[in-house]
Amino acid sequence: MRFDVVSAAPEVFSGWRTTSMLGRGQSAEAITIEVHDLRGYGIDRYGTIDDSPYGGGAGMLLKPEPLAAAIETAQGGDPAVPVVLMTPQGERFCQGIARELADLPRLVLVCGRYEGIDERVREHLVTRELSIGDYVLTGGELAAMVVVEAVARLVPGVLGDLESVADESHSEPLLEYPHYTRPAEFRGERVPEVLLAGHHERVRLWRRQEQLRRTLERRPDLAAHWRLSDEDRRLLARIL
Ligand code: 6GU
Repeated sequence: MRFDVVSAAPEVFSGWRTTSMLGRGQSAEAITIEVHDLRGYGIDRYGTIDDSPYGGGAGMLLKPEPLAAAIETAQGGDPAVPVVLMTPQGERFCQGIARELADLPRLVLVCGRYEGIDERVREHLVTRELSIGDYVLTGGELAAMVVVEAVARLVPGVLGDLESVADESHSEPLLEYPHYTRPAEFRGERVPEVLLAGHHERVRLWRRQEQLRRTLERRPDLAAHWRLSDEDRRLLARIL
């Protein structure tokens, strides 16, 4: 899968793009991440990319001509390549959207900046608008990194064999169970005995029970999306 990011601050992506999972994913040719510098598409002799809003008001908007040119270049001349605008006005990003996006061969991510972008670019070129949560960031760069990471790790060949995508938080609406490694006692706390005994079925049941317990304690909103098996119901009855 290929990601093309359009940003007025491309330097913030440099270390991130080549580090750990993303670096390995690119070496394995499972993903490609290109960052396009919006400033390279500036107009007039000053390379202007922003301007004040018609009708007045505070802040600056990204001008339509440079942004449209950068997006079209990022699409590689194919108008069918989806364009996601990162903006606090967008739909809230979640694991389900990450799974949808991971099925695409290409994706353009546009980092909003300043007070926003000219509405006509949104209408003509933007396919989807995403936010990463209910708080305000100055630019969409961090949000674009969040989306690329969440999507890239679902692309086959990006994660190693030992890192599994299947049984982790938010693939089911359940949080993860607690994890322990050596030593068996740390600051007076022992690892739960069930994990030391080596009985695989008991370990599986204990982990499932702790997932249910944690989710009820920390994210009761997720329980509305549960589809419980008979076994889950028995484990829940024990917790409650
Ligand atoms: Cl996508 N952009 C900005 N600027 N702020 C945000 C956001 C995006 N998601 C949450 N806050």
